[in-house]
Amino acid sequence: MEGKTGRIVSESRNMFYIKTQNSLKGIPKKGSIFLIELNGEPMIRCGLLGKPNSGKSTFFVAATGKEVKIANYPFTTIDPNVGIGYVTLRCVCKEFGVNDNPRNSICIDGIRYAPIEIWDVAGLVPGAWQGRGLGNKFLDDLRQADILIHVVDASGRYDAEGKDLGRPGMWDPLQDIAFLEEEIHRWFWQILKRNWPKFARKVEVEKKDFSSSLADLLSGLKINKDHIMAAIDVTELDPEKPTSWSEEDLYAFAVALRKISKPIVIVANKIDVPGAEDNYKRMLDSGFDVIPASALAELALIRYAEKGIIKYVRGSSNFEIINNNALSQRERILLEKIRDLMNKWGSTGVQKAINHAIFNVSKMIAVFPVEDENKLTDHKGNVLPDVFLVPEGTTAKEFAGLIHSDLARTFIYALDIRTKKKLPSDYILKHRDVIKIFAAARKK
Ligand SMILES: Nc1nc2c(ncn2[C@@H]2O[C@H](COP(=O)(O)OP(=O)(O)OP(=O)(O)O)[C@@H](O)[C@H]2O)c(=O)[nH]1
Ligand SMILES: [Mg+2]
Repeated sequence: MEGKTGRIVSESRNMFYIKTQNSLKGIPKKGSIFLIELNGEPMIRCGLLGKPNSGKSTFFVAATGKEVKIANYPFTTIDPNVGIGYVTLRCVCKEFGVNDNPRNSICIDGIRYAPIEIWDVAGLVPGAWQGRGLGNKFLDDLRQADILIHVVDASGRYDAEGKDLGRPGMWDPLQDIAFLEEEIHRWFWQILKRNWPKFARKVEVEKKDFSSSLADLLSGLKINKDHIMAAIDVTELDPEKPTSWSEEDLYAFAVALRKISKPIVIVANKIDVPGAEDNYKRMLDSGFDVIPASALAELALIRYAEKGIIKYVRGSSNFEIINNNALSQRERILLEKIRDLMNKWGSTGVQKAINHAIFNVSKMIAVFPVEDENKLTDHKGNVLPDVFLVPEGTTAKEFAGLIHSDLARTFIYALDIRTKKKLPSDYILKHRDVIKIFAAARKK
């Protein structure tokens, strides 16, 4: 692509690419067990955002196990941290009565852990879209996110800039939710505004397809044609006359596009702090879809489990102390407080938030492909080797294409391993389907 438009897209792509490579240092490489790569596409990317000191890095470490700096002062994180977290689902191994040996995921006690990429970025302050605080840096770091988790400090102890106000209840976290949405919307709007005059003229003069052209322009933001068409539907703007759109129209379009392409899940973090529960309830009363969580409690459990002091399975509602002697009285009290919290809320909320983001909000489903329909293996003999996360509505043939582009071309039918029924190319996959793809021999 030529000119300013092309430069912006490709620059952001390059920058992102380089960062990903750096940040992924230390994580197993492509092809190893952790990275799901469907036809070269990176795995789902989930961005954590929120004001400074809200607990993003704590959530990140709890979810990924990767050690990064956590501290009680604003802008502890500047460069993004990238790690691998997991969504969890009931594995099909028990149902089929097999001992699996997963390749691209993990199975513990019948729970399958499918990897996703998690990004922890710098704190966001009001006016960031105009360059305040660390400016657009963290927004740029979130360009390739598929979904955003807004980590809110529900304790209300820190102001909009992350400054410690000394005690909980001094700040209204509902303000944080409103400001963050506005920041993101203005960021989108600014990108559109910057490119609009030239883009709109070009679409009209050259009679280009609006959605495809805009998808080209915004591909660096991981926005595709479907997102754009849906945003047009919602706003009822005329895609054939983009030069006639007013600034307000463009803002409405930016808002719709953001909601569709990068949905935000709200986490009421620090729910362990007295007073946070009231704020959480106020968020619910205001109509927000919120998951209460204590990233700190999850992190504590993970650390004790790593040391072999407790047995804890991520996302579960309880834990078991297996080495009581290793604990001081203070630690025992702390752990019992965490247990009370889990009893009350069902879990620490961290895993629940991730699962909610991927399955309920992003509407992904998990599908298990196998090559041998009897042994449920791949050609190397790994039982139930992979689980792939794909968008709801994916057909059997599209799924084949995600595994390998050749497979979509040579697709004959898929076999439902549960029912042994043949599935046609347009069969819409269901969550936890186990399938084998039958394809014609490849022509030379
Ligand atoms: N009580 C409580 N404290 C928490 C929780 N999560 C994080 N914190 C504390 O909040 C402070 C900030 O945590 P960080 O994870 O560094 O926050 P951040 O959002 O990454 O901050 P920046 O990188 O500066 O934007 C630390 O003192 C954490 O221990 C929680 O669930 N409960
Ligand atoms: Mg941080």
